[in-house]
Amino acid sequence: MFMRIDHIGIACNDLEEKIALFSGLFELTVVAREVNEEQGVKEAMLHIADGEGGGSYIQLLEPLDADSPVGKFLARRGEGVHHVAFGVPDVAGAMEQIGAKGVRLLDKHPRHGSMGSSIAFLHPKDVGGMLTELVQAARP
Ligand code: V0V
Ligand code: CO
Repeated sequence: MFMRIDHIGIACNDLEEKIALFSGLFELTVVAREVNEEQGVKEAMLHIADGEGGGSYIQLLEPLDADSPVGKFLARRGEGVHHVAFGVPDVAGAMEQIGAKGVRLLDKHPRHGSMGSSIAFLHPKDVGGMLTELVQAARP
């Protein structure tokens, strides 16, 4: 079902500061920046590698407001790993398959994700405490 790790999402208080940190430490390049109002984030994608059906990235996330998912996470837990995203060939199909196993889907339908992807989240309490994102990358 999973083709690769698409990205690790990191919650940050200051996006520019963490872009400088990660790109400096690991010699990674920012390949996309986006504001996603629906998800309540300003984000940057740092490219690691290309893989089956899409790339692998670190996704740095700064909340647009304190009431958003990342804003609440920062208040509760501070900066750090927020979610893990897996690349799938067909996000709607993967949602159906995983939902049928009793995992709570946080989205009824796929939503708009970074770089034109389609995404959906699974409840962390049903995945061993890990907020899990499914990603179908945009067609090249
Ligand atoms: C909350 N919990 C987490 C968590 N956030 N556990 C692991 N990882 C996280 N990131 C725990 C929390 O500690 C609670 O556990 C429990 O889940 C229920 O939390 P809650 O009180 O309902 O907390 P909320 O209201 O903060 O909601 C949490 C969820 C929410 C996960 C339901 O954040 C959500 O719907 N997230 C999906 C959307 C999202 O995260 N968007 C931002 C990334 P205890 O205390 O009860 O044990 S956008 C993105 O990645 C994009 C655009 C992209 O990739 O393209
Ligand atoms: Co993400």
